[in-house]
Amino acid sequence: MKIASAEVLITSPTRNFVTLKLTTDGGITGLGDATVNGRELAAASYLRDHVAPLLLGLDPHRIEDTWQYLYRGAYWRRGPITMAAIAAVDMALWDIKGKIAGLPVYQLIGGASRNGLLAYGHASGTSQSGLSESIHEHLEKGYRAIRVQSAIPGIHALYGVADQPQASGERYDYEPAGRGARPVEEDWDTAAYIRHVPQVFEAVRQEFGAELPLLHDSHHRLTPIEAAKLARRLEPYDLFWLEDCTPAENQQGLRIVRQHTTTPLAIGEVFNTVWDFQQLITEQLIDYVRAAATHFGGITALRKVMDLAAQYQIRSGFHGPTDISPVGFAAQLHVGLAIHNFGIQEYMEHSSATNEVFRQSMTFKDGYLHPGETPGLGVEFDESAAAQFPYQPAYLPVSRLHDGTMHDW
Ligand code: CS2
Ligand code: MG
Repeated sequence: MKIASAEVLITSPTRNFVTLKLTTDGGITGLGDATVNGRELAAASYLRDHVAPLLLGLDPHRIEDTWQYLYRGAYWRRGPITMAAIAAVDMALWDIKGKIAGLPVYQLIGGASRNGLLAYGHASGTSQSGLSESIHEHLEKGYRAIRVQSAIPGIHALYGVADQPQASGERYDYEPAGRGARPVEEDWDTAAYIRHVPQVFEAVRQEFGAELPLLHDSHHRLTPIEAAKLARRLEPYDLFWLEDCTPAENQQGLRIVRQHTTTPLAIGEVFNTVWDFQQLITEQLIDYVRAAATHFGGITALRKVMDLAAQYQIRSGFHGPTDISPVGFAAQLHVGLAIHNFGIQEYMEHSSATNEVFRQSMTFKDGYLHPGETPGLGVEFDESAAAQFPYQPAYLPVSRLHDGTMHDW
């Protein structure tokens, strides 16, 4: 058996997605996700110009060997573009293997370790009452764990806060890859943020009680000591996790946070390899691994980091916003179902236009996700639907302090 073709498909149903489609000489197809939000064409070119020609003629069954060939063979290792391209190939090969075996991918990597994957949804509000309404809507939809983001007095625009009610029909991203030639500029004030967030959680706990798992994302905006201060102030509200409290390039910084707080920490949605997690896992500086199959080298690599994490009682919390395509999302659902040290799965529902292009076997019921029983990953790509949504340049916002200094978004 041989890989006979490798095509890169770009489509933009409310946001851009880069999908790899491999076809064997026997006509079996496999899909992979290589979407790097805001830099989509770089990943597409890497795949089309540098990877696709190498794949033709290879045996699609040799997943590990192909992974190593693309990783070691590039010489220039790691980085989001390289690892997203490798991820797409890896997912597509697992998809093909599953279809040949007649089994969903989770069955090929150990079988189910649980019945479903606990998911958390994104609630937000520009006011406390708007936030409360959003939490109620999520609970009505079945969510059993909720991420809470809120507007902050003195800051105009904020990461993670919807500017329109989310339940009203179409749920579009509230951290949009805004269409246009340049990123939108937002403002930021760390002191105002740290003052306000504990009050938000105080009100949410009073209204919704002690049992509902609550999460919060600081989106890489704090210094270690600021993060320690916030995490400590949030202790009375018993968070499931505080996410990306610092930009984790400076990994020793997490030691400072850890010395001051018992609030569990989740990190790593922008990490690309197991090496980015090595210190954080072996020093037990985090509690949840936030990698996504798409930016981390696929199913093969995600299983390896989770095996390392398992030795330290660290669990998964894979990155699942809408910039992970339904293909990448399915890949991590299969991993999450199979591994023992699953923690929680982020779930930010895709738009109906996206669901038209990507037909999925995945289900969400009573707060739990399941990848379904379709052989392979369980996602079909509708090329004629995709053709209605051509690529459009899009960027995430950038963030500046009130004096104009660039800050982390
Ligand atoms: C976010 C992401 O889901 C999350 O936790 O941090 O949605 C992030 O903002 C986007 O992936 C950026 O592309
Ligand atoms: Mg995040």
